[in-house]
Amino acid sequence: MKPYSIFSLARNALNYHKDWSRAWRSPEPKPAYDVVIIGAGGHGLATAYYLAKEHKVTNVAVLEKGWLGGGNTGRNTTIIRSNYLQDESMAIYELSRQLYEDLSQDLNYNTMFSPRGLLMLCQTEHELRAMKRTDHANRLAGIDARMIDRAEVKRLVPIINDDMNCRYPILGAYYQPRGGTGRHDAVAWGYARGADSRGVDIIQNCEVFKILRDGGHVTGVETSRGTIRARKVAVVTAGNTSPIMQSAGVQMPIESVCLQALVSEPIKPVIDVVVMANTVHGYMSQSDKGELVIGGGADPYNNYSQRGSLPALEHTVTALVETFPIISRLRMLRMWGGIVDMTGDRSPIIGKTDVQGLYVNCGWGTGGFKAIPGSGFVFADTVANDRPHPIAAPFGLDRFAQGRLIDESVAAAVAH
Ligand code: FAD
Ligand code: PYC
Repeated sequence: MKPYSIFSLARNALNYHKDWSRAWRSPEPKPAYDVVIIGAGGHGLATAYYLAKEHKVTNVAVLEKGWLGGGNTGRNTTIIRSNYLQDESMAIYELSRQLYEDLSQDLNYNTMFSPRGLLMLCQTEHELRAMKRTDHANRLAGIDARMIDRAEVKRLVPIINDDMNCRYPILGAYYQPRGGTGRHDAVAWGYARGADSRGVDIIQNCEVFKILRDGGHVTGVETSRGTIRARKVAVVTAGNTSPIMQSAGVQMPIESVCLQALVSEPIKPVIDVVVMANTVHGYMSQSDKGELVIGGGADPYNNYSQRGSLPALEHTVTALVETFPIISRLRMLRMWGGIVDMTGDRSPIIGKTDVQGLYVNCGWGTGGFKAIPGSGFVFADTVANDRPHPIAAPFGLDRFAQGRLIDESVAAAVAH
């Protein structure tokens, strides 16, 4: 990998970036690869990176219909946490959070991981009890998180409304001190550069129309840039998973809906933790630019839209304004949406399919940014060795037929 020193930065600045080398190549697709990954979001790119780095599988193409990171990976609100309820989920989300801790060093790329602390507010007695249950489960799994009282919430979040005479008063919170945020684009770019430098071809503007099979085996893909053969095909396309898998004859238990978010005008630092208010369906943090990053629930109907809408903005801000009165004075700057891939149990699907050589990684729904490193790590292992990694094994597609659901409808939090 190329070293980037202060001298090369200065040289490039002084010559107006004339000889600035691209972070990744833009190769023509080859006729055949050992592995084709469909989708250059965080999960697809991380899979390519770990295939090359950990398993020395480098004859790999990542095919992306748009630009890399342009799907949900570049549209999310970057919350990172591992305070899930079920053992299987805690294992994968905590692996991921731990990988985030050293990701910038591993990739030699600043992913701006910011373990600033994350609070899940308790605003009803019911929520307080549910969070205590999660707290106990997390303690058993060795996850560093704890219940805090109202006074500590106020100390950590001075702008919060701590009046007990309001509709949803703050009763306490569940606090993960090393939860936080990262920079979504940088995570995609860092993995892309790392994979590319190890020989992976990342091919943008290349839409996959069809997965090709010969009987029970996968043989390649038909794309907007011609047919590409492959021994293995890994589908990592989030909200677009169902139609692509359908082309291989595999039915997916996924619903696609739009999840929206928005940012305010930039203001001076007012909040240095992430706060999720799950009862009212809202959450907020502050970006390095000073914008308040705000989100709420997913659209209540299936759709493939990637746009924001005024009713969602109004609904989300209205929900949060009692808890954060400051936002009533702010102008909202922009909003957007992403197509999230929801499973019935709100847990992901990672693993093999009944078609030999066809693998799938999807169903991260409203919560997959935090999972990118862990998911890429275990999925690469699954694809390389043609058997589920032990941490991925519970998340197989077969769990829906077997009724082995991993219910995370509460810990998946605000957004559905
Ligand atoms: P994507 O990043 O969507 O990548 C899939 C890629 O596949 C896309 O680039 C797409 O163009 C490509 N593709 C699709 N079809 C084809 C095709 N036929 N051929 C080629 N390429 C194709 N998660 C968190 O953990 N924390 C959060 O705070 C958070 N907030 C969110 C807020 C919003 C508004 C949204 C929308 C999501 C949020 N999420 C959050 C969820 C998170 O963004 C996703 O779970 C995660 O980014 C999914 O990554 P991915 O790589 O699976 O999908
Ligand atoms: O998964 O923590 C999460 C999340 C927060 C907002 C959207 N998703």
